[in-house]
Amino acid sequence: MPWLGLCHSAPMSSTAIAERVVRGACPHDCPDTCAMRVTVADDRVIRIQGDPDHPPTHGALCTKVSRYAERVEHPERVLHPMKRIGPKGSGQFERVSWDEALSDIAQRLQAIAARDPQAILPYSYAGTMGLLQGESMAARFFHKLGASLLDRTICASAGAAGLQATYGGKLGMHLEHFAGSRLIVIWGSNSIASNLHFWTFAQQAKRAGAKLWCIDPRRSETADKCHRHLALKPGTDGALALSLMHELITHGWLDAAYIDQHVEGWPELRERALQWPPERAAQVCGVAAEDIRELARDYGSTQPAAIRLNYGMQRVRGGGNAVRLVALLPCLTGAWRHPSGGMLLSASSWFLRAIDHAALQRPDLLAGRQPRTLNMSTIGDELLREAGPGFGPKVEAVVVYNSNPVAVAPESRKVVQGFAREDLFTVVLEHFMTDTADHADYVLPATTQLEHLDLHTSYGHTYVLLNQPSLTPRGEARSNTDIFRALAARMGFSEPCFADSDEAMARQALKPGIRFEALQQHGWQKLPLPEAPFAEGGFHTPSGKADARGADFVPNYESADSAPALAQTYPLAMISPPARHFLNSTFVNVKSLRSIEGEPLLEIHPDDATPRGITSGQLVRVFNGRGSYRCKAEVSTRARPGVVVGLGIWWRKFGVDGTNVNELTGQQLTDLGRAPTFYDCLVQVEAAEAAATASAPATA
Ligand SMILES: Nc1nc2c(c(=O)[nH]1)N[C@H]1C(S)=C(S)[C@@H](COP(=O)(O)OP(=O)(O)OC[C@H]3O[C@@H](n4cnc5c(=O)[nH]c(N)nc54)[C@H](O)[C@@H]3O)O[C@H]1N2
Ligand SMILES: Nc1nc2c(c(=O)[nH]1)N[C@H]1C(S)=C(S)[C@@H](COP(=O)(O)OP(=O)(O)OC[C@H]3O[C@@H](n4cnc5c(=O)[nH]c(N)nc54)[C@H](O)[C@@H]3O)O[C@H]1N2
Ligand SMILES: [Mo]
Repeated sequence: MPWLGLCHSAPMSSTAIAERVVRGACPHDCPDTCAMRVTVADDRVIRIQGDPDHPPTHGALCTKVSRYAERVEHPERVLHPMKRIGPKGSGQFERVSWDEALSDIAQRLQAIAARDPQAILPYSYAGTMGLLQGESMAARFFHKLGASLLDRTICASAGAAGLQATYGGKLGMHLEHFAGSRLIVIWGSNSIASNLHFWTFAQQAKRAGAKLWCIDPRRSETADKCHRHLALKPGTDGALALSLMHELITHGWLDAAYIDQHVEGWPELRERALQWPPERAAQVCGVAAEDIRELARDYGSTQPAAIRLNYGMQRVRGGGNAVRLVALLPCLTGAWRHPSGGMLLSASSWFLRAIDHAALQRPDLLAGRQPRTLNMSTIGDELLREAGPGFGPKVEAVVVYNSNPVAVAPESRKVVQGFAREDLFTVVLEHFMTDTADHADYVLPATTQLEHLDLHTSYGHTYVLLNQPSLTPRGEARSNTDIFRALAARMGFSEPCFADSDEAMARQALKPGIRFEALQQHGWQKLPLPEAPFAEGGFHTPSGKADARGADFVPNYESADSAPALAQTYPLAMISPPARHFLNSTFVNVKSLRSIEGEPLLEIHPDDATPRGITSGQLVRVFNGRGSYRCKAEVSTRARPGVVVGLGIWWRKFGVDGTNVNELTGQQLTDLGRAPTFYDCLVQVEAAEAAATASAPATA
């Protein structure tokens, strides 16, 4: 039986209600962007499965999304517009009509815009990666309004800037070709948790005899399954990459012809790399020089060799440069000559040939105005800043959609203080009463992926996907596009683009070569791309060469080298990478997934736990100059000595003290890309019972 996009009837018994299978796409912020098949009957989900025909999805979904119905039909979903009745942050709301909510919001925004529209800030990220429910009607709305622009840096912009500088874009290998690699270096990525569909291909390679290395301070689930694990200190990847280059040079493991034709700035990089013998890098990275030599030997003498880099390693001050240095490795060995060689951090820029973002977002509606840009990663500071030259007006209104900044942004104390401002008007479009929604003046119920149309690209593979709705919207939920369409009407925005339907916008977004009808029928379409995209060079930089100029190791803000005094007081480096059964702070409220993750924990190595008198299951206080957070300890060799791990991102309200790890993270930005430095964070840990007598942390 053919699988049609919509409304395909399965054979049924006389008593069964007609089932139909709807083609969808997973909306979550994950490199995998799976193609889904949603079986529904009588407006209920029967099952959600991965599309067996979509090569990256391979018929499998992760635990989270195969249980998607639990999220969609969750008893705590916000199903009606809600208006605040208690103090800010108290979570006390009353139900109001859409009409009342929209009129009041439009009036409040209009009044602020009449003074200065830049006092209004949209705040959004990738709660859904959909192009429609992400930045389409919302972007049109804020462009027309002339609101502040948002620098969307919270996740990937250091790495993106590193790739841009080196390759001229977020460009990488085809996911499927990892299956043919003979050596795979999984670098700063817990693939089994956060990039499961890549892992399928890595396993194929492993079964065919490939050697797998994992470079990660934490002995992750993925590290367990690789042949070798290099547990370096957070933020030292640049030094490791330079040292690998040192070995490539001194052993003659270079593809001189490739370097000659396709790399710019090699002589200077070569000089820098020669200053990094393995012994020096071993010192900085906290690993054995012999292990660096072995990795270099493997990388220098195996073809095709592939690197799966992920964003985990760029959440430190030197993250942008570290990505640059890693991205140069396959240019030095000529790994790019092979389809199964090279590197993948992100594939996003390949989609520029398929998607017209300006058609969706309509920056022309700015009509020559140039509003200021505020960085989402410093939202704590931005909300607390007074009006002034160099900044402009104080932020008076925030409209949040597809994001949960109170839980995910660094230095929570300030973020909470900002969102708790009684004079800040906050609107949150959400599925649930998140930590951010608790601080809203209005919470507007948004539809989930099963209830709206969307168009998807991916940062981990090279297929365009269409998500078709399989359920009617629950309660009074409306899609983000519909909410902004309605607000635009209330504000009197009369341009025809504010009346565009979701389907009309999807069609406007597609460049020639990708057909909406084909996506409707088939669910997805592969981008036409060469199999080995840089076999003959052709990087997207102005020179067409991979650009090595200036790439260098940049140490952390918070390390014994850069901040010795700080490191005396707060000697442990804390990282807070993703938990397998959550997606950032999404799914934390889904009981079955939360019960797998248990509760917020801090992994600490026995060498660090024992002298502190800390045992597993004990409550500990984790603190630094920015704040303090309590959770249970898990004494574990998953953490290396000197590094503690708080898997994230828990909702604050599930924490012992109503806080989470971001109490401790800071607002300093990366070397490139203005991104946060979540994993560049020194802390001290003590048994919580002793906390009352210990001295309070100094305030920043
Ligand atoms: N299940 C699940 N999947 C997810 C997410 C999730 O929350 N849960 N998050 C999604 C998002 S938003 C993103 S951006 C992607 C990618 O998300 P990433 O943040 O790249 O997550 P991981 O792939 O888990 O990679 C993090 C790994 O990097 C390690 N790491 C930390 N610091 C360093 C360092 O300095 N150097 C090195 N080499 N490694 C370091 C961590 O220990 C961890 O194992 O994953 C997405 N997929
Ligand atoms: N300490 C620490 N902090 C981190 C990280 C870390 O590793 N450590 N990782 C960082 C990274 S990589 C990222 S990407 C950010 C992620 O931060 P966010 O982008 O804020 O991601 P989520 O926490 O998943 O929150 C997304 C919210 O969007 C909502 N949502 C989903 N779909 C829709 C929709 O269609 N409409 C509306 N209106 N809402 C929707 C969900 O219900 C959810 O509450 O966090 C960052 N913060
Ligand atoms: Mo992310």
